[in-house]
Amino acid sequence: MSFEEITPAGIEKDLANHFAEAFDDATLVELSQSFRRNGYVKLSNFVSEDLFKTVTKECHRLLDLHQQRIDIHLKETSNSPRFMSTVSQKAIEQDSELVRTVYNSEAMMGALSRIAAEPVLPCPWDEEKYVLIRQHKQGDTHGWHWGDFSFTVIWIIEAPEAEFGGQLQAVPHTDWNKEDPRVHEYLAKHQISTYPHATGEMYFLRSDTTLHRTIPLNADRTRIILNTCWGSEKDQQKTASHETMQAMFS
Ligand SMILES: O=C(O)CCC(=O)C(=O)O
Ligand SMILES: [Fe+2]
Repeated sequence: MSFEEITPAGIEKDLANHFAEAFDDATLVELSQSFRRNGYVKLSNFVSEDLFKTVTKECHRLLDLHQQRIDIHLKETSNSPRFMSTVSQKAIEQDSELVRTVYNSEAMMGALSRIAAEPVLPCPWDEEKYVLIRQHKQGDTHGWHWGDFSFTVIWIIEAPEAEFGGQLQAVPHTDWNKEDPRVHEYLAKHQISTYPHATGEMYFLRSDTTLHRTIPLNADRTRIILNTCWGSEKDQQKTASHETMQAMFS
């Protein structure tokens, strides 16, 4: 399929056609079971190669213009580190019609709802809808944490070879108590799964109940992700606080 029109209508059509062609009922059921079992599922061929390439170019442009370095530890997640450069939702929202349009796609939320086996809805807090993260120095890592909202799709814009680190690690079916996060107790008690990703891949994470991190880079290598985040029906009602997001994306 060719991806010619970079307009909201063109993108929506591209996504709707792609999902209809690439995902039959049996495939969606399999993805759904895996997602619900592991809090994670890799989304192979989730969007067309053309769209992924267009998004990749846009992410590089946004990073060049807006990235800000952070090197912090956050007490809400047992002082785990965040060593990275970030681009905030506000900057992306103002500067990128493309990311906004992909995020608001009904077709995409529809496909994700089938996999989640419950409605995947726009994130009720604007500033968590989409953010960009670039790791590039030895030791850079997105330390152990949970998300404020239920559903996250990570677009792997660029990943180093596996030997340099950067893999996702996850412990599903865990709960975030911000006053008493007990990250190290969860890690000692439960099995940690490790998921490698290559440039161009995507994955779907149950972000509110899956404790997760990226393995620190062990050399100066580049790892860039676009985080797109949606809420559940339950998320629409809760009054969440957003300390970790506010510390990372200002
Ligand atoms: O870089 C990754 O694969 C995970 C990113 C992540 O956990 C986040 O953005 O909240
Ligand atoms: Fe996360």
